[in-house]
Parts: sequence; structure tokens; C-alpha cells
Amino acid sequence: MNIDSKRVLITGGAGFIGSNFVLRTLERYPHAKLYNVDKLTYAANPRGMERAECSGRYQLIRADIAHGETMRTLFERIEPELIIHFAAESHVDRSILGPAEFIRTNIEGTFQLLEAARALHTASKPIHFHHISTDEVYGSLPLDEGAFTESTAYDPSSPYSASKAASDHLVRAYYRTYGLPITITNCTNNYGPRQFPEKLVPLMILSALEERSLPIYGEGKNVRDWLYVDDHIEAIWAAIERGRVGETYGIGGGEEKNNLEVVECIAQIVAAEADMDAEAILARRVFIRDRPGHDLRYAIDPQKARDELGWTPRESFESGMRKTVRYILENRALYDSIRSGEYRQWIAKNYTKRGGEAA
Ligand code: NAD
Ligand code: TDX
Repeated sequence: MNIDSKRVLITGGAGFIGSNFVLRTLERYPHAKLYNVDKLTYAANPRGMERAECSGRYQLIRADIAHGETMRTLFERIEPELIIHFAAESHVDRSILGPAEFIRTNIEGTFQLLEAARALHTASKPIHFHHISTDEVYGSLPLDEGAFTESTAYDPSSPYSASKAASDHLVRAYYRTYGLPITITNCTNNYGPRQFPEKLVPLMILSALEERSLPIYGEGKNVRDWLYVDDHIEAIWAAIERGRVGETYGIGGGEEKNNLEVVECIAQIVAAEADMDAEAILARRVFIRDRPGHDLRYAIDPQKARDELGWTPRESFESGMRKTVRYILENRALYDSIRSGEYRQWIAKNYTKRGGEAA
């Protein structure tokens, strides 16, 4: 499906990946109209999206995807031709502390969106549903062998990954049962500008810059397959434009690093960019209690995406990390305001709510 000139409903477009996606998509597709349905939870970051707001082709609608009636009304008003579903509770540690919101947003929310799409989809006015998912649905790999493919059996470990697995199953069921046109991408760990600083990469960059301790779970040997956010965005465009309806595509960066290596690389880059001492940063590593159910290793074999979509990542881990560190250095005020709570007040003042979402 061609994205340009379409009415595109994006969910979670104020979050990390979604907000990067909105900004890049407005540039790449000069006729697309984007409607961003976002509840503006703690993880949302609508600041810095002035470029989108000035485009005349972007609207932010504050609403909860798990609120069925609100979704039905919105879909009837917007009449989207394409839905790109990013919205989720996304942090594994939070899902361990309190899974309820993950079940509500990730499962119930996906269900309500699918229902709203099913109600409007017809052969003459089709709606394509693209679902953004994660490699975590496949569980854990041994340290030194193998990679997930699209046919790997689901085996999620955390409430987060179990809720994402359930949402993937629902999306595929709506294709098989009701003929709703869908595609799914299951991507590895992203990093880049605008990521909420609870996740490993921005947390470590800010801690290094602020001369605070760097908390590493367990022994730091867990491996993730890292992908710069812009490369993920290219993969989503490719899956929507060139993917086959009903198919799933694994998206992986081919940059496997354990957490010690990630922190080492961040220390080197922060030291170079901010004129600091890498050894002094690394001396502040502290090894803390491991995450319960901590998956040892994730890696995606991206051959299907390469062969069918012609997609390959452009950034190396090193070049993507350098861009990320520079972005944080140039936008310190944004990160300071997120952590001070001043930014929550700014959201409350600037965005009115629609039905259904928590205060
Ligand atoms: P994020 O936590 O940064 O942003 C999530 C966004 O969803 C926020 O803007 C939030 O306000 C919104 N949201 C949450 N609950 C909502 C609700 N009930 N109704 C409407 N909006 C709601 O997440 P992210 O890291 O940008 O991830 C986006 C998607 O990509 C998620 O589906 C995630 O599972 C998937 N994913 C993320 C990664 C990663 O490394 N970050 C990797 C693979 C897949
Ligand atoms: O302080 C920390 N110390 C630490 O050692 C944090 C926050 C994390 N870690 C470890 C845990 C993981 O092995 O770093 C690794 C990465 O952790 P997260 O940034 O929490 O990411 P992860 O759990 O791998 O999940 C991420 O990638 C897949 C996203 O949060 C998910 O939304 C996505 O689906």
C-alpha cells in the first residue's frame, strides 16, 4: 500500500518510536495526513513536535485506545485508510511491578482498535492495519547460537512480552477470521533520540553525563540486538508499502551487544563528545539485583525483510549511538523537564482530553 496521500491513524505517536515516525513520515510523504491517537501517559513526549503541528497535515488527539466507544467515534470521523499501531505500555520492569495497565492497553487496546477497524473496513473502502511488535514475544535464546525467525514459536517471559504476544495473535486472528488486511513487524531493541530515560541507553547516557552511578542488572551479560530508531522507521514503511498482506516481518539490527558492551561504548562516546573521562564513567558501574525472568539473549534473523522488503539497516551501533549522545547533549533541557515533572504539568495545560483516559 502506498502511504502518500493516505489518511493515516497512528496510535502512540507521542512516544519514542511513534514521535520519530510522525516527524519522518511527514517529510517523506508530502501528501499523507496523520492523526495521532495518544493517551499521553508518562512515556509520551509531544514536546519538540512543533514541526509536525505546523505542517497542517498532523493532528494529535488525546484519547485511550482501550476505550471502545471513543475509538469507534474517532474512526467514523477520521475514516482512516491505514492504521499504524505503536501505542503500548512498553517497559518490562514496569510490567513486573504492575502488569494490569499492560493487559489493558496492549491487549484490550489492540482489541478495541481491531474492532473499530473491522466495523469500517469494506472491499470498496479498505483499511490496512499495521501492528508494531517486538522480538520479546519469542522468549530467550542461548548465548552463542541461533536467532528468531517469523516461524519461531511464541514463548514470552514477562507480562509485557506476554501482552504483546496476545496482541500479535489478535491481529493475525482478525486477518484470518474477518479478512482485515494486516501486516506485523517484530523488531529488536531500538535506541535513538526522544527515548524515555527509563530505558537502558538514555538512562546510561544521562547517568554518565551527570556523574551518577550506572546500574547494571546481574552480571551485564544479557545480549540485545540493537537497532537505531530511523532504521526501524524505514522497515515499517517498507513493510506497509512492499509487504504481503497477512505477513509478519522480523526486523533486526544485526548489532548484538551485551549490556557491558553497550555501557562501554556509551562511556567512550560520552567521554569524547562531552570532554569527560571514560574510565571515571565506567568506575561508576554498579551491579544490582537481576530483573526477574530476565531473558538472556534476543536476536532476529532479518532475512525475510531483506529478501521481500529490500530492507537493511543503515546505521552501525557506533554511528547510531554517536547521534543519540549528540541529540541528548543538544536537548538537555527537554530531558531535565521530563525528569523534574514540569513536563507533566505542561501536558496537562496544553492538551485537552477525550473520553476514557485516566487523569
Ligand atoms: P513508548 O513507551 O515510548 O511510547 C508509547 C506511547 O503510547 C506513548 O506516547 C503513550 O502515551 C502511548 N500510550 C500508552 N498507553 C496508551 C493508551 N491506552 N492509549 C493511547 N496511547 C497510549 O514506547 P516505544 O518504545 O515508542 O514503543 C512503541 C511500540 O514499539 C510499542 O508497541 C512497543 O511494544 C514496540 N517496540 C518497541 C521497541 C523498543 O525498543 N522501544 C522495540 C520493538 C517494539
Ligand atoms: O537500569 C538498567 N540496567 C540494566 O542492566 C536497565 C533499565 C536495563 N538493564 C538491562 C536489561 C536488559 O537486558 O539492559 C537491557 C535493556 O533493557 P531495557 O532498556 O529495559 O530494554 P528491554 O527490556 O530489552 O526491552 C526493550 O526492547 C524491546 C523495550 O523496552 C521493549 O519495549 C521492546 O519491546
